[in-house]
Amino acid sequence: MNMLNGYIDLRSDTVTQPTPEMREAMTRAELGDDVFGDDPTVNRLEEQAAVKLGKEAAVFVTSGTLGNLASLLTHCRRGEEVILGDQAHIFRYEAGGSSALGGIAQFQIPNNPDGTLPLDRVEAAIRGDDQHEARTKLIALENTHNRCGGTVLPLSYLKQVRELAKRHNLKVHLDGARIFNAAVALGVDVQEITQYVDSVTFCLSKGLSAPVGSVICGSPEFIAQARRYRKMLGGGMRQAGVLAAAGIVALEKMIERLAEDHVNARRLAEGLADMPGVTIDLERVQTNIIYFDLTPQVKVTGEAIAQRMLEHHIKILPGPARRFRFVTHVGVDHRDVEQVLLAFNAALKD
Ligand code: TLP
Repeated sequence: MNMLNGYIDLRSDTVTQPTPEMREAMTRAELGDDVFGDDPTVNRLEEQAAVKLGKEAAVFVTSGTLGNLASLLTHCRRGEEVILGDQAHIFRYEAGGSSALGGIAQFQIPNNPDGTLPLDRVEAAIRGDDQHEARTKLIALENTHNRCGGTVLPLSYLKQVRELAKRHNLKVHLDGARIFNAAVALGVDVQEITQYVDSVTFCLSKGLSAPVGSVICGSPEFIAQARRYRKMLGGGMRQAGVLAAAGIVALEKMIERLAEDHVNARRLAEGLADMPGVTIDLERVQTNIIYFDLTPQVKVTGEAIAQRMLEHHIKILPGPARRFRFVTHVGVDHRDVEQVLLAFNAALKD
């Protein structure tokens, strides 16, 4: 049993807690004032992250949301536009930050079910010098794609986006909150992915289990400007090495094991697929995220199901219209998966 505070928690991989090795590293971390550039542990994390992602520079930020926001602010000025998916986390769940704080227009294109954006529609959306129009500057992608089911963008697709962007003199930003899940699922080095983007934000505090933090990677000029935005947005931290120390362990020790989360997600998805009352597209279960729906035959409400699961010490989030998302992570092992399947099957009964 591998529970979090006595619960099997499937609400998100953000619920993961720092490992004992992380806690140890946090206690021992050498610290300084990071706004002065003096925190050796933060500097080490930033250097390691840049090297790992194949970029020249990196900046440690408080969250994925701040990483995406600082990146968009750096790529686009007021009145300029980013093209992104209508299912993108940046559009759906980041409080409209880039529009509210940066005056950046967002051109949303319906995502394909696999998380890609149709390239013909991206190309048709690009706008230029006409004074009536917002000027397009950026294409933003997400990999893995959260709302599309943790799907992995194919490398060949990323290459095509890169070429399209180049033809139109646009930049590409990647919301790579779970980029290591994508790399592990593809069985490639993460640089195979990042070679096609100008900037990338990835999260240390999701499947990689660090308690706090994300990193933006890009060119030195890009990162210098993103660092200014981090400060402007109140994200300049002082002795942040206590957090970065956990981030270093996350990068060094927690990436390969993501494969276990993918195996557990698959087992969970297959078990759900066998249950009367559940519809699930197994092809979309590629990493650690599972979305599924209940058929009209199931009469119990999503809230009631969540309550029944809680009685079995299992936390789930009932989504709207009885659509559920389960997320596997280091706090969910294969025995937990069996327990969840038993409890969920029972919870669906009238
Ligand atoms: N996603 C969270 C919720 O906000 C939905 C989750 O539980 O999945 N990009 C992607 C693709 C994300 O999934 C998230 C978090 C973020 C960015 C934002 O990261 P944080 O929470 O660190 O601001």
